[in-house]
Formats: sequence, C-alpha cells, structure tokens
Amino acid sequence: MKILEVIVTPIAIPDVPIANTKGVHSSVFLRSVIQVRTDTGLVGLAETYGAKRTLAGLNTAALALEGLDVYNLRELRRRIEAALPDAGGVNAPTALADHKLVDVVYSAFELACLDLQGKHVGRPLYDLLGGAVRKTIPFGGYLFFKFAKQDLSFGPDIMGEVMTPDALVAQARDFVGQYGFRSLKLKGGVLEPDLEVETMLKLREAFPQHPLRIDPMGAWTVPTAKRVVDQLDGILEYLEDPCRGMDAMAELSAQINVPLATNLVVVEFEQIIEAVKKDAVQIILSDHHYWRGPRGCIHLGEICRAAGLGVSMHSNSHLGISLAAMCHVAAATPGLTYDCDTHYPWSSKEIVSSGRPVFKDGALQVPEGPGLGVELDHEAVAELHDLYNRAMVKDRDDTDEMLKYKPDYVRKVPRW
Ligand code: GKR
Ligand code: MG
Repeated sequence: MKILEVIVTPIAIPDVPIANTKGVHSSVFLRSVIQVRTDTGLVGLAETYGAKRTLAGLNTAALALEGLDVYNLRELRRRIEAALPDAGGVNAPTALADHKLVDVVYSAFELACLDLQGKHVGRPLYDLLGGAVRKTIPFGGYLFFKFAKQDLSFGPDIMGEVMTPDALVAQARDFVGQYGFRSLKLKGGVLEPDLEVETMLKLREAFPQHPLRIDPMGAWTVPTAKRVVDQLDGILEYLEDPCRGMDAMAELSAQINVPLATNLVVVEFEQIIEAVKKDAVQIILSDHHYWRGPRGCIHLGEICRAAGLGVSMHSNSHLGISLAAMCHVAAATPGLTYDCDTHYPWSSKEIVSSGRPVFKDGALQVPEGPGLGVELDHEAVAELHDLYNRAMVKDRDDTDEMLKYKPDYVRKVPRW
C-alpha cells in the first residue's frame, strides 16, 4: 500500500482562557489534521499540533512521502530525518514541539500509517500495538484556574472566572458531575503556592476518594516544592513537574516520599537513563504526539517497566482523532496504570463523524473499528479551517495572551 498524497489542514478551535505558569490560552487553539491518501483508496488520519513550526515541518516532510509503503515505518523515519535535518535533539532551548520536530512530525505520520495498516487488515490500532490489556480507558478531570473569557467572537466561555480555591472546587464538582471523573489533576503554578495548597486541601475535603495530582510546570524552587509536599502530606497521588530541570527534580525527590512525574524533564528516550541514575522522577508521562508515535509510547512503557518507573499520559488541547489515538495507546500499554490526562472537556467542537464521545464514569471505550476507528467529518474540518484563516492566532504564545489580562505579567520559571 503506497502513499499517493498527503493533505495537511491547519484548523483553529475555539478555546477558553485557562491558565498555566507560562500564561493563558488564547481565543483558539491550533491543530493540524493529516490525511494520507494511498493507492488502495484508503485514507489514513492523524491529528497533531498546529503552530507554525510543526505545520511547516509536516508540510516539508509530506513532500518526501510519495510512494512510501505504509508498512515500512523505518523508511518513514529515514525520509523524515532526511527532510528535516537539524530539527531534533535533546535539550534544545526552544519549545517541545520545536526541539523535537522530527519526533513530532514522525509521530503524526506514524499514526496515519498505523491507521492505514489497521484499515487495510481490518483490525483496530490497539491490535497493531500488541493487543489491548484494557478496553475501558479512564481519564482524570483536568482542572484549571481561568479568567472569564473577554473575546467571545470565536465561541462562548466555559464556566467564567475560576481564580480562587472555592471556585476551583466548584469547577471540579461540575466536571465530576458531567463526566464522572474518578481522579483530578490541577494545573498549578498559577496562584501563590499557599493558595494552591488550600485548593488541594479543599479538593480532598470535597472528594475524599479521588486520587489528586498537581502540576505547576516547574514554577517552584526546591524549598517551595518541599514545603508544599509537607503541607499536602498524604494527599497526592503524584506531583508533576514541581521544579525546573532534572537536577532540581532529583534534589527534591531525595527529600520526599511522593512520586514525581514529568512531561518536561524526560521527553526523549536518551533522557531516561539520566533520570533513573539520579532518581529524578518515578513516573514518565507518555504522549503519542512526541514520543515517536503510538509505537514509541509502547517502547516507553516497556523501558519504564524494566526501569521500575510508572507511566501516565500527558495531554494538550486536542480533538477526537487524538483522543481515539490516546485510547488505543492506553489500551495497549500494560504499565499505564494511572488515569490519563485530557483537555477534551475544555472544547466543544469535533472533527470525527461519530461526534463527541461520551465519558462514562470518567472513562471512554477504545474504538473498535479498523485502525483508529474514527472517520473525518469533512464539513467540520472545513469550518475549523475557515476559522484558522480568519483567526489572528497562528502560533501558541500563552505569555503574550496573559498580557491582555495582566499587563505587567512577567514569565518567570521558577516563580516561587
Ligand atoms: O494546556 O495549558 C495547558 C497545559 O499546561 C499544557 O500545555 C501542558 O503541556 O498539560 C500539559 C502538562 O501536563 O504540562
Ligand atoms: Mg505536565
């Protein structure tokens, strides 16, 4: 089965001003929808980041893929590396999607090829990944402090302002009520640490049985993180990226008993050895958008198992193709024993023809159709592509967006 044509469509999806330590989301988030057409008439799908550099990388690589046999993933990797020289590597100073461009682009095309393979042989993607160890995929409620949305031209707000511990608990009640989530994660690093501690304590009071996590994305110094852990004694399932950098994580790890998780200090296979030697983290977040596709995530799972590390799953703002892929990867990763992250409830659009999947008790069933088990809603893609053309936003810059809400905001990591 050979590739005839690749179509990359940038889309913009209405977003709401949810905050993190870098800043806040803008009125839209960006994604790329990838369609890979083959000589069999089958079309493979993928969804990934939509900011400028990823988009350029996808388009450049796409030109090199004509004639590729979709079963030959090593040749896929070779062609992408040749098409994007100098676009990968550990510890480049830029954003994740930039310094891992080769992996990001490869991941997207690997997903489309696997979708094609599954459609070709009539088997779901999880079977191509070694088979499902679970078919029900649990997700955690992903909670954010947020502003009330100022610019409503591209879509309505969800929930209005949430900037206090009590408002955050109300958000959690809303999410648990609507989706049935059985665990909760707070995007921290937004309010003063003491207020975030208060928030977590109130969440524990409101949800005595829910595993709780907090992820300040490196916003705390080691002493601040240690103080937070002491105040949250017995409350945390795990603590995600409290401090910036491998050494700071290792220094904290040596002082506490709570497992540390990361999607910041270990984002490439080469970094796992250092993390294990330094005992810097105990859980690595997988993500098929940059861990070398669904197969890379399975390899990551095996390495973590051998190294005695746990695996959880990272998320960014996304739609249903990514969600389906996350479900397949989670289904086929034996050691992924934590509820997966998802931003899904923060948007209300969809680009798959089956529509928005319904969470039951916080979980989704892995799609059972061939490949990803989802098809494209072409009208919806056209509508969101039109929005992309109309929206000013062509890159993600949370700090720039924050200046609209707080004109004196300065991005600083660690902040406290
Ligand atoms: O959507 O603001 C956000 C998150 O902060 C996201 O960008 C992170 O990549 O959720 C992610 C994380 O776990 O760090
Ligand atoms: Mg994180």
